[in-house]
Amino acid sequence: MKTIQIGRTSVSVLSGDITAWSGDVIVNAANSGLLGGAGVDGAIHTVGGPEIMEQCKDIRKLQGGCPPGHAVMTCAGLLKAKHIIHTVGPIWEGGGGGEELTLAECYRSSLQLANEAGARSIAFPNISTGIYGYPKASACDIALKALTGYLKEDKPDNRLEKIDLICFDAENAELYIQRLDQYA
Ligand code: AR6
Repeated sequence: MKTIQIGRTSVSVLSGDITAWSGDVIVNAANSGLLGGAGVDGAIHTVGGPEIMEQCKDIRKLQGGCPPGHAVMTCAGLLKAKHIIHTVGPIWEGGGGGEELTLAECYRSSLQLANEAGARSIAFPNISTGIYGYPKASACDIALKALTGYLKEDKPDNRLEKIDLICFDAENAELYIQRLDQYA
């Protein structure tokens, strides 16, 4: 584990499975349809149970899903969290399709929604770096820049005390640990 502190918020890099994390908000790397999938999305729905999917279906009925870069919130079912924030990363198509902005927006919109829900702690997976194919080093820089940039704005409504970046694969863990200090 490695940690930096920005104002009231600690930002830590950890290795592991996000479904084992305890805290206020777990972020899911979902797809626009919100009907589940593989990767971390599959793990969250499998471990969290059917209540999360029921609420995803209600959101689909209300707003027809979730566009890339946006975020929606459900309960956390059987997971040890209060909420799941489902955000939709960009599918990597070579970088000319606005992928960088969309990925940064995923992190910002998730932090914003977590703060609106009064969360003090949040855990993120490495959005888009699995099935969606985003190059991991670039995605790591975008994530760290977006998260620390948000914190450095020092918004009065930021109540988050802890942001945990949960790296499932060794390549992401190594990248995040190497690069975290650059964003302190
Ligand atoms: N805990 C933490 N991270 C995980 C876990 C886990 N249990 N499992 C995988 N990862 P991905 P994406 C990491 O593919 O690229 C789904 O089908 C993984 O190593 O889960 O945003 C959705 O429904 C990788 O670093 O999400 C979408 O259709 C990171 O999570 C699509 O995949 C993201 O990999 C989204 O693709």
